[in-house]
Amino acid sequence: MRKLSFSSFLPLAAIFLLASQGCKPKGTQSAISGDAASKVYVAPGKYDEFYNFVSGGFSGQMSVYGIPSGRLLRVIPVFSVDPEKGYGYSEETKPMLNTSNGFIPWDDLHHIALSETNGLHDGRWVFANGNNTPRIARVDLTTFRTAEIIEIPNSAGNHSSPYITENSEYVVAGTRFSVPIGDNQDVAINTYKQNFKGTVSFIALDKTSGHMSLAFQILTPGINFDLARAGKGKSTGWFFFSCYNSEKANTLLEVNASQKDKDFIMAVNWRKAEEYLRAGKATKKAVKYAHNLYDEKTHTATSTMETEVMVLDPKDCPDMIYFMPCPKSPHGCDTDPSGEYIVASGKLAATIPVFSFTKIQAAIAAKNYDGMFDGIPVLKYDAVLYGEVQKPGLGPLHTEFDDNGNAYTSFFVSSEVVKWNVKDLKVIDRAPTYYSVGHLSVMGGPTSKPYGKYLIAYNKITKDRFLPTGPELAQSAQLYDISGEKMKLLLDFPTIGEPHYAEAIPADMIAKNSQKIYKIEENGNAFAAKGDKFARVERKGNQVHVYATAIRSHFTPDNIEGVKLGDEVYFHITNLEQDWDVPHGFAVKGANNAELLIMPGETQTLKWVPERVGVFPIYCTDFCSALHQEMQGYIRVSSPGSNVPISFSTGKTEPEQAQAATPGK
Ligand code: RUQ
Ligand code: CUA
Repeated sequence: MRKLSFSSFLPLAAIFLLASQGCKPKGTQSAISGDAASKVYVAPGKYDEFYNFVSGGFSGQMSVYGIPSGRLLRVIPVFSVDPEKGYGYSEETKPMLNTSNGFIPWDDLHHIALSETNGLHDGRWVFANGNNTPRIARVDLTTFRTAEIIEIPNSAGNHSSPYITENSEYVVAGTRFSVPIGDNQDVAINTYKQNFKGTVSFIALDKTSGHMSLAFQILTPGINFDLARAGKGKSTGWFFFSCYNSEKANTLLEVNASQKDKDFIMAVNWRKAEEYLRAGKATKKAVKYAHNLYDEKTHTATSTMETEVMVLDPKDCPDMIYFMPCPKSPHGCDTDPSGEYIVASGKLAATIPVFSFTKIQAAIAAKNYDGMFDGIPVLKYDAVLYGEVQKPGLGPLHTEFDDNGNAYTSFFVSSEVVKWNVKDLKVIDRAPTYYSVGHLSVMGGPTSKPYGKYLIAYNKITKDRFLPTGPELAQSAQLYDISGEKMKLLLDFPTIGEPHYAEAIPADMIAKNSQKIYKIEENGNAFAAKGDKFARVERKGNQVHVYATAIRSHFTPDNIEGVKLGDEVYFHITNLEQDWDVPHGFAVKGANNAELLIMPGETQTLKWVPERVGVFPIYCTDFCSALHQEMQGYIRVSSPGSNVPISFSTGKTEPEQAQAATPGK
């Protein structure tokens, strides 16, 4: 028995072994055209043309690059703590990483979705998924900060996420793992077929604030959702998800979930789902999920535990979802700018099927079914197929589109990007990638009007492309000029973490809205000291609250006494600066914590529990002025029984209330 399954395992293994060894295109020093350098050269002091928001994979963060230069502009902490910015370390930001499993300092961030209005980027927010502990984050593009994180219940592995509808009505998430859902979750794993279910979740966005709320979930058969895209234009009101494991295997999926010739694309009529929701067809289910919101006025996050979700079951909601057969273990599922064509990339398929939305509608109307899957109609492949791209390459993963009716598909196994025409399905050009490309990003690619011009390939493996850095090598992006018929490689640049999806948007849509400071008079943090005269230190039981200010180049107060071992010290630091680009940092020697990085006008809090008696330096970590190095002070910690009173000062050599420690107990 073992033998049998391993022999069927071999061909696949061979394919992926090839890939992991870098099925290396010939001539790695491929000809770079003479003008490549000038095309990516952004002179000192000049700005890039596009912002590129790039997933950080298992770093849990999102990074921002300028295109075409490939310069790293910022790492935005999203799902992982970031000591550089105090994210997840300050008292104000800790609630952002709260979940129903408690505080989780990490996730696996795969996909990016920029908000849209009428199918076009509107430059307001960028969304990202946490693949591990199912979460979706919203980053505010005026501050480049994570503004909100919502956990997704009844989900296990939030890979097919976050995809956005063309007017940002919803960000949508499909579960990668099906799991037992409902009251009894303690079931044998081999009862997968009976007990495991999938879900897709529709998270509504408030039009003005962007606030997320879980509007409804759709219960699905126990398959795995991989990727998705919203319909647009013609197909508005629909959503398409790629699914694998229609075999419903619960072990050795690389063999057992690759048995069938075809898996599925699931088409969801979400307008219809909304109707069913309004008609009371959904059931309220008890769940537990965290909803975390960062308030820009208090500079403080709150975490609320939500307890219910509305679930639609397709058996009560006819005509809401359909399956379309799709060869073979589909990964990417992408809609073209018109919304008519849905391109599915089967990782093990020899062709790329292109489905037609018009034909899907006709097949539904004619009930042109190829049977049912768990009670859900399966549309006939030939009835919904527009055509197949023949012999495109090995291991197709993802497709992006330009503004001229062309599609670009990444091929992981054959390490190339293939350009083909969406209408006649003919291959136009192929370009090697170095190596094992995953996602692609055309500027504005997922919108109704891509900007075109550049394509970026995100590579899993770089091998010999960069200077070696020990056992782990840089992952990378490669920039191609796609303005002509042929793709031209212009630039390699390393990325932060493993890049999955990325989206690029013209710089002027974001740059003009970028926030420069927080107005001190609008600072609503409960612990703010909005001027030196409010600076103070207060004891509340065993808590000592330091309300301090920071301004070039000192803290007020900078000498603090009266803390005792066993106390918890809260440093609430208000940055009084009202100038762009003048954050102050704050750190305490020996604290089991990170620093704070406090923006102008903002208050942030560092908790410190001293572990020994002594005098501890505090200092600013961000080189803020010529006298930055002088921006420092001391805090004294006395023994638990000491009678040193709370005292504090700045600029006095002898603090008035300070006294010598009494010896002893
Ligand atoms: S995936 S490399 Cu996690 Cu988007 Cu396709
Ligand atoms: Cu403030 Cu350095």
